[in-house]
Amino acid sequence: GQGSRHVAVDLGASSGRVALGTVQGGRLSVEILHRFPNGGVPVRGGLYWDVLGLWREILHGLRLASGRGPVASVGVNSWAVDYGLLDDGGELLGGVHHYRSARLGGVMERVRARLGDGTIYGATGIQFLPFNTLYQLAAEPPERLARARTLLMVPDLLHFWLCGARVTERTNASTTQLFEPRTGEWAPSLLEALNLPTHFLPPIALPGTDLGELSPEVVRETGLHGTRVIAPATHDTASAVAAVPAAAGETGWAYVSSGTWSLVGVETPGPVLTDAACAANLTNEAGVNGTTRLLKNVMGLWIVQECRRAWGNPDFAALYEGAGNVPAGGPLIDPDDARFLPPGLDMPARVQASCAQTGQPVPRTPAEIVRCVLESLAHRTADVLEQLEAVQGQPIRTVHVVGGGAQNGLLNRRVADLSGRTVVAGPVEATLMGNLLVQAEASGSVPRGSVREVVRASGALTTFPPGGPVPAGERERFRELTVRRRADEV
Ligand code: ADP
Ligand code: LRH
Repeated sequence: GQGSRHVAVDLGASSGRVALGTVQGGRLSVEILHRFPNGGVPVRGGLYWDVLGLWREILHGLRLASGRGPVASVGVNSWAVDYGLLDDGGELLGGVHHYRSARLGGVMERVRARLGDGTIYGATGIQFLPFNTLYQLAAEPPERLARARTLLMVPDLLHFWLCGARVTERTNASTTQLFEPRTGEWAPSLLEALNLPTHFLPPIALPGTDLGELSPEVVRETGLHGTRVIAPATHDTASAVAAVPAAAGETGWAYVSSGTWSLVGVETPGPVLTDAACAANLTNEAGVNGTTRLLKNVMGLWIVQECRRAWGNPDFAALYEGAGNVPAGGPLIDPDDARFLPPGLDMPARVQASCAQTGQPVPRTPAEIVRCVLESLAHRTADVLEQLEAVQGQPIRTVHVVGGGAQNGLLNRRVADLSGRTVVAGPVEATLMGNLLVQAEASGSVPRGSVREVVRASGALTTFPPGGPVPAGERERFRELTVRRRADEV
């Protein structure tokens, strides 16, 4: 037979892709049909997503898929926290703001002062990050919220355009800091305490929910017939973690979903809302099958991406090769310093200023700057692994690195060396695989609970044992640099 065929749309902050997945004999083969760049669009001091451009790319990808034969289902995942607002008739009300928009300056601080950290964290278990949906809604002009009938997260919005469903899928809802992880429902009390409306919060649907058939217009545009829209785990990190190739029964593993962000975490059976988790500012996001993703956002390869843009987009492979020739033990930054969050072509200068201000040699060449960032990210990853161990009270021996960053052998090696743990790298396209396999599971084309087994059977992984050179006092040197920021981690 032909196997069961599904299409996944994976929208990352730096690029998107549409892929055709075929499940046959307990294996998944993935063919990427269409790739396109993504990023923020600066307009009049704001920063937006080009959602209409993304929609056009999705239609193009679906048209390519229809040329290959029948498709059972399609599902979209994207980055978290951002949303569109619809009016009564389903019209999009204005632009979709980017989470790095300057409109959010000072908003989180005001909301935290008003509601109190204990109330916010106790209700949601979500890391305090200035762009959480809670703070984005607090930054909205009241008229816009009053006119809004439905809030849809970005993948939900695209599902609405595909099939007309107005629901929020749970894994992405859980990133908003407006979601109660114990009940799986919205936590509207936080909006109410800010005198904000809550009428626009839609029903929450589990990953794997059949949302309906493609609209007649999409059928005409793409040529797809009989294709269902099935919500995957719509949060990209949730899809990626669903596809971490851990063996059944394997314990003592953590993951890094490595792309624009490094999401460093563990999977737990339920939310961890202890004082220790709050003090470590860990997030509890919803995973598939009722699991929790206990993790921390680390600034990630964003800093390199923005430097690369400033340098005229040289190849990643060439940049990383250059960085590999720079010796360890050089200058370090605190990657989670808030100065690195906003976009800007001055990113290399920000890295240099941070080194100068901390009395270190200033990296000059792209190779030196990239080495500085990667080395610092590896240190920060090692720190978070230690925090997770302490909060969970369980040792972490293996670190599964998935996503685009898994191609970075230098970073993988340094995470292994600096954390003293074994890194298993791959798959690079874990998010697509998780998206496809949750659809396949929902359609009955793979057995329930077999997603990770199918991923393990479907591709090669690379292992990086620890043991490379770590100059004496190196971990302490990094901790010293981050001590001030960590003091106000919460
Ligand atoms: P996102 O989903 O956040 O857009 P991805 O998972 O697509 O991110 O990962 C993007 C990252 O992948 C880039 O920042 C880059 O560091 C890394 N990457 C892309 N191509 C290569 C390559 N050829 N070699 C090494 N790393 C690469
Ligand atoms: C990664 C990601 C991450 C969120 C961030 C906004 O793409 O979804 O999990 O915190 O984007």
